[in-house]
Amino acid sequence: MKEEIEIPPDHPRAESLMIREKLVMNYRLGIVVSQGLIAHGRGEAFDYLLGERTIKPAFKAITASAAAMLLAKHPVISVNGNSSALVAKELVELAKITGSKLEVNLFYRSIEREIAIKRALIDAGAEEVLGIGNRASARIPELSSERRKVDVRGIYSADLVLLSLEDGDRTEALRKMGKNVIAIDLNPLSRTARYASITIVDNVVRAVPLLINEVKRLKFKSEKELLEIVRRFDNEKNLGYCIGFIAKRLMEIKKKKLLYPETLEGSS
Ligand code: PTJ
Repeated sequence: MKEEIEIPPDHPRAESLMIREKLVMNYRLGIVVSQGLIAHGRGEAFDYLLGERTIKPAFKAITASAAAMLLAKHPVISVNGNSSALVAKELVELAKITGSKLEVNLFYRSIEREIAIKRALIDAGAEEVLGIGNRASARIPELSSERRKVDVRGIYSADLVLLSLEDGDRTEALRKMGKNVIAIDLNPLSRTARYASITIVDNVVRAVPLLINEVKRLKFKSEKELLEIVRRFDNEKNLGYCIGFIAKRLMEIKKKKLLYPETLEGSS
């Protein structure tokens, strides 16, 4: 059976299909695990409910995240198989403009995958990639998964960690270590979303470029202004708005009022 096809650019779901192709290609390269393809399917379902666009509460979380990254003394961007496949270039740019370190951290850890992801980040312009092999010799306390293995120069000593496509345990453990966590997760109900300090309920492919723009916009704000942006952000409330947005959208679809999803504004 032929598995690879050319996606017609005028196909109504071309963008979504091309993202799938990217993941499958990276699966073949050994960067994405088969479980990562399943995780992407869960993300797609939530993205569908959101209307496949960045909603207002996500914009608010992006602004708060940009301010928090600019304030952080030792920010680290955690990269796994799916995030490398989807936004390697953008994560490298985000790291450069925020002075963040890039660290590979995997649930399904193997040296082959670590090296493949490191190579993808280097090809995307990274100068240094942490968390490879025995450099990931520090441990996150109270965590038994492979994600506990971290680099002492990176996640272990970070004051802020940005992560995406994650299972909730590490977020909770990182928070217990006193770190700020920014999570990009399409599922506002996930444990990751609930435990993070700031959750961006959006697709990484949209959220990371927007975050880059927001960092550039806020870069020259004073520390006081940035602190005020972070202080005003309430993650629990914001997640409530995201859930409210989905509920409202579904009700409007049910009532057949919503012919064109783009006419529905994000609730805030
Ligand atoms: O590369 P590894 O070894 O670290 O493994 C990565 C996976 C993704 C397999 C692992 O972390 C995993 O199993 O994750 P979960 O528990 O399935 O959680 C993934 C979360 O990311 C879910 O809440 C999805 O809704 C969400 N998600 C999926 N695709 C996207 C997404 N969030 C943002 N953007 C996406 N494109």
